[in-house]
Amino acid sequence: MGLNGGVKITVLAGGVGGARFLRGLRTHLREAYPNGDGGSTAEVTAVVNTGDDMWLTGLRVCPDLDSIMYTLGGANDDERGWGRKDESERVSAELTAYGVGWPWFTLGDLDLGTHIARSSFLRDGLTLTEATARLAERWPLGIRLLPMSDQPIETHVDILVDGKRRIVHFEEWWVKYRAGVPAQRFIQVGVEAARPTPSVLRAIEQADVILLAPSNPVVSIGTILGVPGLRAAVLAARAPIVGVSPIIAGAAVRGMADACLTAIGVETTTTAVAKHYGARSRGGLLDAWLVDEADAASTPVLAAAGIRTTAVPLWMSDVAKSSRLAADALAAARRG
Ligand code: FO1
Repeated sequence: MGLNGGVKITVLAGGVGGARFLRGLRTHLREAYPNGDGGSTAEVTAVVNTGDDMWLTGLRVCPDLDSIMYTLGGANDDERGWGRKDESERVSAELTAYGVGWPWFTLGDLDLGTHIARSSFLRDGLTLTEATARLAERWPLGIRLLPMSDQPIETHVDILVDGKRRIVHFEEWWVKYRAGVPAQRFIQVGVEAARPTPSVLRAIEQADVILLAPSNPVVSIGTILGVPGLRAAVLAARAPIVGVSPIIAGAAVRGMADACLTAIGVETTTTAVAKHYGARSRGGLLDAWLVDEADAASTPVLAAAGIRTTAVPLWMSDVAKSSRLAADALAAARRG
């Protein structure tokens, strides 16, 4: 249990799916473990993927950290799924006119405020962890955001386009090509020199519960677990590990996770993803797995593979549903 007696929950999370799940978890915990002034006695730490990060127009852009910060801060564009609400693109038009940046990757005016502030903190010598904490201070997030590493790890994709092999930044494949050209493989540039931050290792070691958010299992959860030493720390943790399926009835809940799974030879089914994560009793990650009711038939199959599986509503179409899903994930952890 946490210092103030609260339960300590550590969540491995990527972008949009992770952000919605964390928003639901925060709402549920405020109801389940109220601290008397609108917050919760629970302590939640999100270990966030930084593989989508890049230097662009001289600024450090961290898409997944920003998705989660904006969503928990109530400043996100919920329809679009990324970026700020009430956004404008005046600076972006100027950058395009100068031929600077990626014309297909829009940095909105408000979003640029985040990248300028972050880059300024980094130039002052702060680590990404410290810069992230400084940015987050501005909103009452109620959840601590930790980049998975303070060293840069960039996901690049080996693609075949117009008959030519090219290696591009993940965001180019994801946004410019809409993951529509086959990815031959993913390359984590810088991963050898990277380590989980001490804060991340502590959050994993001290957790009462570890949750794998319904984020992209390859380029979000996979990238986090690929930081040297991080997977081992999770496997060694005393906490139960519960995963939430990012696949419902054979389709990715968000984004193009199917294109990523295909690239690593994993079928786009909840069963295949659960087996990809592996049963903790057999050296893998999962003590428990949540699938949508549409996939209830996978429950006995996964039980036979050593993964205790529960079918619950997985669609996070509003905060109440996300809160319910978070409650289901914590209940699955208690059934340990
Ligand atoms: N996604 C898009 O589909 N089009 C964009 O122009 C775009 C710009 C962008 C700028 C900053 C940022 O943090 C995210 C941005 N995204 C954009 C979303 C991004 O591709 C996703 O948030 C993640 O990388 C996938 O999880």
